[in-house]
Formats: sequence, C-alpha cells, structure tokens
Amino acid sequence: MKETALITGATSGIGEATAYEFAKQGIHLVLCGRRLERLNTIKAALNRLTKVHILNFDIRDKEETLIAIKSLPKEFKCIDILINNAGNAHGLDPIEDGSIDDWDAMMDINVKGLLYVSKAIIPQMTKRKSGHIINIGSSAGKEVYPKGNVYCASKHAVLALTEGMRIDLNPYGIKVGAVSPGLVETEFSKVRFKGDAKADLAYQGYKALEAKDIAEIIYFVVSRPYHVNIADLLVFPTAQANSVTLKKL
Ligand code: NDP
Ligand code: 8X3
Repeated sequence: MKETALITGATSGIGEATAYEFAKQGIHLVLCGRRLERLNTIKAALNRLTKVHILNFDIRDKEETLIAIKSLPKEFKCIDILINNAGNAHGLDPIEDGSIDDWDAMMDINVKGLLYVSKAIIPQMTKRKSGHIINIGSSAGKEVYPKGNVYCASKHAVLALTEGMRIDLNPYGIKVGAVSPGLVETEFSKVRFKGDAKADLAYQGYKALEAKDIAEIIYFVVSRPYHVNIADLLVFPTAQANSVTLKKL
C-alpha cells in the first residue's frame, strides 16, 4: 500500500515543490493551504501521478483546522507522513518598531498553527505506533539576526517543539525531525515585505536555494530505512555562510 503525506502550505514554495516531488514517487497527498484556486490547480497537475485530496483552511484557526482534518475521506484518513511547512516571516523591523499584527501572525501561524495540525494528526500515529513528522525549521531557528527577532523566535520554537515531539513520541516508534533551510527563493520575501520592492532584492546578486532543492532533501529524509531518523538538517545556499554572511557577486 502507498503511503499518504499531509503537507501544509502546499500552495507555493517549499510545500508545493514537496508535493511535486512526493507525487513523482507515487506518495498519496493531502495538500493544505488557504488559496483554493492554487490547490485545485496543483491537484489537477498531480492527479496524473498520484491520488490527491485538498484541504482548504487557515492553520491559525484551531476549529477550522481540526474540522478540516477530521473531514478527510476514508482513503486519505491514515496520514503516514506529516510535513509541517506552512509559515512565513511578516516584517523585518527592529523590536522597538515591530508591528503587533506581524508578531501575532508569526506566532499564530509558525508555532500555534503547527501545533494545531500536529494535535489533529498525532493521535492516529500513536494509535498505529507509526508515522513520520517533519517540521520545516530555518537557519533562523538556530541563530538570531538583526531585525529577525520574532520570526527567529518562532523558528527557535519550531526546533524546540521538534525535539519535544521526538522525545515524547519515541515510545511509539514515530520519527520526528526538522529540515532547516537558509535562503530559499519563494514567495517568502513577498510575504515578509508585503509586496514592497525590497522583496525583489532579497534574492539578487547570488544564487539562492530553490524550493525544489529543499523538496528533494525532504524526500531523502522520508525515504530512509525505518531505523534511520534524520533529526535536523541545516542547508544553506553555497553563497551563504550564516544568517548574516552572504557572498554577493
Ligand atoms: P511561501 O510563502 O512560498 O509559502 C508559504 C506557505 O505557507 C504557502 O503555501 C501558504 O499558503 C502557507 N501559509 C501561510 N500562512 C498560512 C495560514 N495561515 N494557513 C495555512 N497556510 C498558510 O514560503 P516558503 O515556501 O519559503 O515557506 C515554507 C516554510 O519554509 C515556512 O515555514 C518558512 O518559514 C520556511 N523557510 C523558508 C525559507 C526561505 O528562505 N524561503 C528559509 C527557511 C525556512 P496560503 O497562503 O495559500 O495559505
Ligand atoms: C528564512 C530564512 O534568513 O530569511 O527562514 O530567516 S531567513
């Protein structure tokens, strides 16, 4: 029987690329996101390769999240692989100028949303004593950079939760790990800078990672034999040495 993966944030960037990568491998997919039109387009493209079901909800809303996951039809109910990917940075401001709405968005989506989705899926994994959870962290979860304050805090929380999940789910044989990228060229900067021209500059003058690079790594992580659990994988573009060191042309 084919495995089923639920991917949050599958409408763009790393989540969408992971959906394509998994579909190539025949993994059945539950794709989640707020932009329904994109979910429909991706489903239409991937249906030729694998079975796809879409769930359209906002992970900030705990009721909506729990109801959406409960609504899964029988053939998609058993989730073998959970990719907690949905998330974004909102703003890049020194702490004294930060917007409370941006702070709420980052903590509500990157941390609490990840918890709501996990809460909806983990009980079936503990019951079956099997499953694999991958949380998409960030280099920002390992080091704090100027003006990164709350985004970095949210990603530090993702890595702490990854460790906590791995410890608590160890008795059930459930694998838990994180993939922590540096700069990846996606819609991430458009969201961070709210469409401002700064977004276009974020990936100029060097070769950033592509979403596909991370998707291939995620597939590598899920395709290891059962006794191998990749706990955390930090990946930078070659031009980037850490959060503040970037070799531009
Ligand atoms: P994108 O902006 O391209 O994708 C973000 C995804 O998250 C979208 O599919 C979006 O879907 C979804 N999402 C955002 N908010 C919500 C919400 N409230 N409810 C449901 N889904 C939501 O960015 P990336 O692909 O780059 O980001 C994916 C993950 O990778 C994030 O966790 C990010 O922090 C992390 N990351 C990104 C890096 C980068 O440089 N790009 C580097 C390190 C980590 P929709 O809007 O349709 O709901
Ligand atoms: C995204 C990478 O450096 O913009 O997590 O925080 S960074």
